[in-house]
Amino acid sequence: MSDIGKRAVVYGASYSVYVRIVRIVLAEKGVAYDLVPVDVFAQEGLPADNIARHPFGRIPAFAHGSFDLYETTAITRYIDESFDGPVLQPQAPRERARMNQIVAMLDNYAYGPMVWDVYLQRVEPPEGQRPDEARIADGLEKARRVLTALSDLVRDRPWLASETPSLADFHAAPIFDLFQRPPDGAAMLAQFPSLFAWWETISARPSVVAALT
Ligand SMILES: N[C@@H](CCC(=O)N[C@@H](CS)C(=O)NCC(=O)O)C(=O)O
Repeated sequence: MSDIGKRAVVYGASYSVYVRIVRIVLAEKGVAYDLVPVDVFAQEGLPADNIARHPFGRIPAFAHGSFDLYETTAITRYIDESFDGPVLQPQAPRERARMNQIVAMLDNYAYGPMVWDVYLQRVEPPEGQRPDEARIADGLEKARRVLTALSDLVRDRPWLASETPSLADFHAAPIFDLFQRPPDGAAMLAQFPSLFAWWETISARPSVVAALT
């Protein structure tokens, strides 16, 4: 492939959960990259070139030489499969299916309630507004379903999908980081000992510390 050796580029903002996932995976693989800032919530809207890179107006977008890509799970799998470094997807079909299941759960059932309903409402409510307590309560209820399901899948394993860290762990870390910041999120996470232990381990990992600060 002619793009071998080309530097990877991430387009997005360092505050974004999904940009953070990609940055963690790049760091875990030891891949050098450039972060080109794109503020998806800018008053003036997204720059036209970002719409070209991501027709749905989200971040991150990614480029590796002539190859452009959007959607975080596609990006992280591409990074894992295209660059040297530790393998971040289990080879065994059942473990790989579990990893994919957990990533899909996080996207479909965790990100909205844990980040938008609990974290953002509690910690950064819209300017001039008080936290929407009904929305937070609903988010917490949905988060409990996620944590219960995840805890049932993980049991006593140190990592979410397999015996070694996988893309599922790095997908979850930025979501859990925001969820556990307000006291209501932290208190709920503490009720799930295996997930709490996992969070203590992953939140100290250098790739995660670097992306979350
Ligand atoms: N399905 C997308 C989701 C990306 C996403 O939602 N990114 C957020 C930032 S964390 C975003 O761009 N939000 C802007 C918006 O909702 O308008 C992916 O997996 O990359």
